[in-house]
Amino acid sequence: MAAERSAEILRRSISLFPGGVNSPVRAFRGVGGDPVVAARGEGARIWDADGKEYIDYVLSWGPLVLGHAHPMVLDALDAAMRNGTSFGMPTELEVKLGELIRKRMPHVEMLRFVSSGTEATMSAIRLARAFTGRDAILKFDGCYHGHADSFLVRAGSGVATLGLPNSPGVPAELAALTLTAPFNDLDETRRLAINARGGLAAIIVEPLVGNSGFIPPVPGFLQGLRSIADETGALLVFDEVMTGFRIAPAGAREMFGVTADITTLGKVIGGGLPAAAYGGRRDIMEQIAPLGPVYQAGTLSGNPLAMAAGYATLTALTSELHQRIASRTEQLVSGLEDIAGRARVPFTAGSAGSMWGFFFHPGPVRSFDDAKRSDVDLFRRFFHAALDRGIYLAPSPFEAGFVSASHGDREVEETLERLEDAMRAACA
Ligand code: KE4
Repeated sequence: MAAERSAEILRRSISLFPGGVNSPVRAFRGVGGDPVVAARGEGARIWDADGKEYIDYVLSWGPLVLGHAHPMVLDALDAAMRNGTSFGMPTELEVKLGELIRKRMPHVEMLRFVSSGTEATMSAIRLARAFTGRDAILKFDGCYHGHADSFLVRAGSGVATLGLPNSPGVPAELAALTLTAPFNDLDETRRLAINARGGLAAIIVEPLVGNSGFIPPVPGFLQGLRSIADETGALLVFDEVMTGFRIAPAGAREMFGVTADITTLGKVIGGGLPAAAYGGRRDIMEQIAPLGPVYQAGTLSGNPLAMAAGYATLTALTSELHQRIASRTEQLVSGLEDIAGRARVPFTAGSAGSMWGFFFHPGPVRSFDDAKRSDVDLFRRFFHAALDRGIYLAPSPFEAGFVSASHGDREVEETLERLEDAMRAACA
């Protein structure tokens, strides 16, 4: 039950917004109870509207790789906003962030900024359909690529959390153009790709899944997708909205050695402000208006404040800092495995860079179907026991967790102490 001030805010929000939230997964439907109402964040910690403190492992669902209200980001924002907040015109700020992204990810030869991951993936698919002249796309069960119509087919994240296998409002004819295969299943992917009527425009994948819970690709899976795309003439789209600048300093290509034709980015590149991007091979991106005929536009695309926050974030995120956060994430996951071992519960956990996750499942978890066989009731009990003890985990078994540069040894030690007690309570 939310404390007084939080409860009063939630009462007002329930009459204003569907489910009282502006994004479904925030509503705690996957774990029950009332959502935490955020009032302030600083570093690794957040405080709710009643002043209760939490160590935060959601970090706004990934963007805050430096932590909340990081001084470098605040200083960049302060400087930028004094020159104005939006122009709808070219600015040097967008050029600086674009150049930095291309320097870190040279396979992103040309890009376009947008304001959300959904816009990035929606535009990437439109571009792939135009470039190939084909309509069908292939995604993977449990992967979430935002809420554009073509992706709301067997999607993950909030769609899975709410148990909505698909979404009403998506025309059947359009949904029929989205084929789905189990993640990590190359045989089924190949069968669908070869038999797709009219051929496949694109295979879109979270190269490491964060929206069915944390599910890494098995060795050879991404290389296999690259081969299937080349064999069938489909474009390979890596949706790195979550994994970009998270699992490795330059994302999936650096971690897995596979190059996508189009990459989508978001979250971290806005540093907590609305910014995302799609980009890749120059010959493909040159099809985008006004250079080419494929239309895509946005009033606040390349917004100077978002560009400033993203540039400050990526500039601070050196390989050394990335490695430090990755080591701390490994320390957290290893500690959690020990806790689950002592509690004798089935448990599978993993991390990649500063992204991590776990299932109450003996493992291995290689697909969304595997993830759905985890003990979600125990997850719910553990989530609330952790929350009661001031640890804020993602409120769904089908999400990933994150660690920031602000999570020091003290935060990890505190977290593991509290989670040991939470595990005992959840298993009692
Ligand atoms: P947005 O439109 O929410 O900015 O990005 C959509 C998106 C695209 N691709 C991937 C891989 C994503 O993870 C997301 C968004 N992630 C969810 C959390 N898993 C955002 C949180 C929410 O929906 O409120």
